[in-house]
Amino acid sequence: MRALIILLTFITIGNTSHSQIDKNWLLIARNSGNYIAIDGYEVRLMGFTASLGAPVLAPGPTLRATTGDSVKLRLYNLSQGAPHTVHLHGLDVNQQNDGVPSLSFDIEHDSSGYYYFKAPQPGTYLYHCHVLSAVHVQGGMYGIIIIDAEDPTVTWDGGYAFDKEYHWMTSEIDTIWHNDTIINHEEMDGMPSHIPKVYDPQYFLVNGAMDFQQEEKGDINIHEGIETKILLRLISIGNFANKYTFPAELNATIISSDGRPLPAAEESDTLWIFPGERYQILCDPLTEFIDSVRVDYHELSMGAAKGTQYINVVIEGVFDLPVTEQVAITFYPNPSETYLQFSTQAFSYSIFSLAGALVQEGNITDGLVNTERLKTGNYLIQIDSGDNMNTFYFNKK
Ligand SMILES: [Cu+2]
Repeated sequence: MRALIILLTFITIGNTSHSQIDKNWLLIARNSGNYIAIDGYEVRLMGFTASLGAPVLAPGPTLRATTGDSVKLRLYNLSQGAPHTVHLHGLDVNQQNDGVPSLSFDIEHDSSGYYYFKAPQPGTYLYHCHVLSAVHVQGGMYGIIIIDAEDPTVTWDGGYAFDKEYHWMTSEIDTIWHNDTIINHEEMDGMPSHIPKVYDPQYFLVNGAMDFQQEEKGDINIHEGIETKILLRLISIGNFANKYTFPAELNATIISSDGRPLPAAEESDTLWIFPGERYQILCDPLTEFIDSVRVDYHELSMGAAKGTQYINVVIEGVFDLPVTEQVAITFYPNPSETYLQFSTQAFSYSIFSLAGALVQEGNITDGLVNTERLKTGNYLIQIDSGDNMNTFYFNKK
């Protein structure tokens, strides 16, 4: 496993030729971001964007590649201030978890730096600026890295299949750390003019959103049908520890930690995550329910929680169609990629989401149903053979 870590190399451009790049990532470092809190209070952010026109948000863009890809990451520093780097946290972790190795080179204002590496084993990782980490990470210079398996519907080769995924990156904001002096700092002897002595955050974030902002972001709250296998990617980049509490009905199983499969998956409704850690959780809800995942934000002493966020979970019941045994009718392939072939000369079909929404219908020609336009997930298909109706589950890959 550790041998893979060695694959990660940092090489400045010009030192080597790279015959083939599978994935090009661009991050632009900016100092001009702002975060508007739920009470309207505004703070400055430093952060990363994927394009010049994009707003500077924290977290920055999610970066994604497939295991084995040759990745080229360009960091373009347009921040007008301090130098920045991208530290690929977890992709090169071969140290004890007591410190981040300082492998990066600084990239000054109005210049670019390049990082080349092989995408490691599939999993969830993170990046952050490594210049004055305490200040620049609090400033907002962080984001998620996802490395997919060659088959992106499984967690890793020989791992778990999943239908949907959610990423939750937790952090906090202490407004004192976001004033102009700190965000605009020019490095003096490697230090900004001052670093606050105290860290006492007022805002507790999931993907940069708090409370009702989560709804507005749209990709945080869970809303799925039962029997949807949900992969949660949990990433902590704040200075606090997070205690997650999952509803029992989610059937949460911890399957990997810091990019590595756990030797034995562990069913658990609670999980502590410390700064820099990543966990993957597989959920397999079998009943209809509405509840929330609770995230508590604790100082590292794990005393009383200083903040709490609730992430809504809505699992809808299966549409009430009687699912028949496949006695007279067979079909293949399941999972389906582009079509379903039925053994019967039926007249028509209807495809429903597990929540009961009609998503596609039509007539069946030569026993074939085209499934190309369906999104990945589980569905019910109802076949009208003239004298009877048959309903089946199938999965669209
Ligand atoms: Cu920085």
